Amino acid sequence: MGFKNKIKKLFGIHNSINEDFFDDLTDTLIEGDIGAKTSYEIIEQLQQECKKEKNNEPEKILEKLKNILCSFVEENKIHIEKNKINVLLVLGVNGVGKTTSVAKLANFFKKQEQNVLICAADTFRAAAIEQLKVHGENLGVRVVSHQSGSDPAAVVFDSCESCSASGGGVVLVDTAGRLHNKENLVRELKKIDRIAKSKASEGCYKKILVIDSTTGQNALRQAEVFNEAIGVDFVILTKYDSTAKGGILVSLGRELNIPCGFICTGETYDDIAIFDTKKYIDELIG
Ligand SMILES: Nc1nc2c(ncn2[C@@H]2O[C@H](COP(=O)(O)OP(=O)(O)O)[C@@H](O)[C@H]2O)c(=O)[nH]1
Ligand SMILES: [Mg+2]
Repeated sequence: MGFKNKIKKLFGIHNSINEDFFDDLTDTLIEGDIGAKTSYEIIEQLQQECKKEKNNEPEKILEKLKNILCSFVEENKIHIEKNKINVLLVLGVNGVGKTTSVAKLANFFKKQEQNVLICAADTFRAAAIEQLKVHGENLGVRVVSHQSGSDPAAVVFDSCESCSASGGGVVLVDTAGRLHNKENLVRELKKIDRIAKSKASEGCYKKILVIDSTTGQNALRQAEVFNEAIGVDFVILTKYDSTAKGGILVSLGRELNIPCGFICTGETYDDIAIFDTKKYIDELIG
């Protein structure tokens, strides 16, 4: 049973709002990927508010719950400056949907008539470069790449130079995500970060972490690693079409203070939307 239905059922079976109800609600939140720590906090805040107002109608409680959840999830509205070098570094572990998200973002920004360029900085696998070239051809977007095995920071450097030479635009950087080799990954990311920061126009460099909504609370640990390594400005939540849970953004927002920028719901180029907190919470809770 999906998260939404569990919540619905919970409000249906408890006709009085007591300790049992709050215990069940806590379990449901935890099962919905909100995480134990954040779930306990939410319930405590909810109980306090209920006590204060002495209003225990389920409808009111549901509304309060939604408000608390909304206050934990921040949205990030991306702003691209025309004629500047805007660098969007796309991070994340293997398989979360980085390359696909880069292609979706390329399509998104191209529709806004931005000058888009894809940077193939996942040089670890030859297939990753080829995958991007196919996307580039499909979308009519230029892809800057080097040979596989080459220094990813150098590809970032060349991409930014190329963007600058064509009067500025958006550089979308695809990266490798070998978390099992954490030390190398962190060292590589720090170098890429240094180059990107020095080449991007002032205030036009963003680090975006891709989070797979089917990985559950593991995502929190991943976010911690990337956040500690170079910092994360916001996340893209992928595979939202493939999960019955999806509360991960609540714990990411509450525990790590990371907002969300986009949400992806499929494998085609158009399956990406600007993130809207209220819509997300409404869909999550029902
Ligand atoms: N259902 C679904 N699949 C996705 C989504 N985003 C990516 N994928 C799939 O996830 C798999 C891994 O994606 P990829 O971009 O190669 O991941 P990467 O290793 O992080 O670059 C591919 O099969 C994608 O088609 C999404 O939003 N929904
Ligand atoms: Mg990839």
